[in-house]
Amino acid sequence: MRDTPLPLGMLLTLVAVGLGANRLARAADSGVLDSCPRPAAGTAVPEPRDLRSVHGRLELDLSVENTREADGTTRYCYRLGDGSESPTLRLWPGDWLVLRLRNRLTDLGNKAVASDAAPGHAHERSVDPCRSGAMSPISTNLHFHGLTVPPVCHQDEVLKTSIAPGGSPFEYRFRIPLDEPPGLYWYHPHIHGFSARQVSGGASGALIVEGLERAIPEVGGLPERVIVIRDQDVVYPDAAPAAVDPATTPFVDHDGDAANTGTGFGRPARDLSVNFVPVPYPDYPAATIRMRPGERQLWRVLNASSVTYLNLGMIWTRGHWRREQFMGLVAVDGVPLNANGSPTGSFEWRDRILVPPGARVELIVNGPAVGTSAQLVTRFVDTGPAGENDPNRPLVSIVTQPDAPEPVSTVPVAFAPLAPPTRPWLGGVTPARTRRLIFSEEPVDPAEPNSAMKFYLTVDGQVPKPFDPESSQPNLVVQQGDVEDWIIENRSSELHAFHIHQIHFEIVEWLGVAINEPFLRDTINVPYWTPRMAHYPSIKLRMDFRDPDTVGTFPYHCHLLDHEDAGMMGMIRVEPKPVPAQ
Ligand SMILES: [Cu+2]
Repeated sequence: MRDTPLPLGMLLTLVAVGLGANRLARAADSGVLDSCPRPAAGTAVPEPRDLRSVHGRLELDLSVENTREADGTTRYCYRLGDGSESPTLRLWPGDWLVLRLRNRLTDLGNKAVASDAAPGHAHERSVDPCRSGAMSPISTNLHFHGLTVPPVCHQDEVLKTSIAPGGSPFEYRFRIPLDEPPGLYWYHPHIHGFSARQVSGGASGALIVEGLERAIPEVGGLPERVIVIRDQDVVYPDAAPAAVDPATTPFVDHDGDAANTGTGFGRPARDLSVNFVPVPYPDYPAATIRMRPGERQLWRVLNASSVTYLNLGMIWTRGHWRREQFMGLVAVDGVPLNANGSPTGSFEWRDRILVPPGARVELIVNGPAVGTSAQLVTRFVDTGPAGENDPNRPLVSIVTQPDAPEPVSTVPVAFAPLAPPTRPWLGGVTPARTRRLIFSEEPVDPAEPNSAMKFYLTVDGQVPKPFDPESSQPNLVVQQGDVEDWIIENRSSELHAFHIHQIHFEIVEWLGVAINEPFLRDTINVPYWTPRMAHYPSIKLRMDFRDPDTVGTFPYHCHLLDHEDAGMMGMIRVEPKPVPAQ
């Protein structure tokens, strides 16, 4: 059964109490809310507000705003009329989403804004947002990451859709496909050239396709949390690293030995936050979550970082005893682990889970006993000689208390198992063809290896060049109904995260070894190259263009948004299937 939604008035009252009714009342008097307020470091992880579909429809008004802080950092946020930020949109397959987005971004007056505003910026308002294509720091749009909805304006189109500030709200209106896998998806801006600054400023939110318990019955009845990890500019870049790195303090591994802690230390490329609670370098004061002793919860974790990889782990500590704990992985990128129809193996216990920027994992987490403390950490990720420093750091301290408040949402118990997929499992389909795509980089000035880099994602055989937003020529044309194998090769010395809009894919080979994962992904890490390697590292993906909703033109790109903004992106056109002659 679906949860009965609270009446809107009651929800607003609850939110007002949560935010501090006085402050909201004052704000309402003045007609102005603080833009993008954020919790303090070390505080409790707040839950984003849940907005649930009612009678098959979720309708909301959202504004996107930005502000510059005294410390020089820039914030971007999605806000509801009551001031709450980044709501979680919860819909069932088949439901309608109607989202009216009001662009309230302002020119924050930094040099970059003045110099890189797109031509035509002054008269943007008169331009049809569906055909604008004018990508500027104050224009915006929305991408619904992972959903197979058509790449057309007002649904999930990002190559031409550009909403200028002011004017009337822009309406997104589409149906969640009936066969969309149940799990965690997300929304964020996708303005080419300016995605990284808007997303790292905080413009992102979760979208849940309900029904995970229908695929994975073990999650039914569990209290659930949505945990959004974001990155942002380092607030104290000049601080010396802490003398004791809390996540690298030695602990024992499963054999009882002192475990390898890796070398991840030093200043990170970006600070991280947990549902907007900052965990800043150098001391990393962890955000806190209270849980009842031994309680089991479902955590839906989104890596909404612009460039930071997560390598999640859970460490339990009792006195001098420290040990890694397993977490039960139930879904990746919105797809349950038993998506291939197999009734067995519906989840896996893992102690380290790599989550590239843009990816999601849904986890069964066990609360420790009273007297044992626990920390969710992200471990060092070796991003390659040209990559960003991504050290060990804690994210969340779990505090056990018998009377800890329960999360707002509980996963319902399944009313019926998920219908079996209507199409044959992707892993069993013979691909129509195989293509090769190549990640590469080169210095702007080849004589100066330390100069800025150019970033390419090239179809093998084509000349590497940055994505051209003015071009209407796709880099690739495929036929709806086809399944293809794509080899993604990395010729650069840093990690990249391959993502394609509209579809999910299956990993069929990793570094030349067949793996045939039983589930699907939409964002995948591609290992980096070093001169010692005999071959460029590559992965092979089985790409699924069978769904008619994929027809149209859309991008594929690196989900390290700095790379995407710099041109590591391409355009694919899926042609409609020809109607057979009678
Ligand atoms: Cu990249």
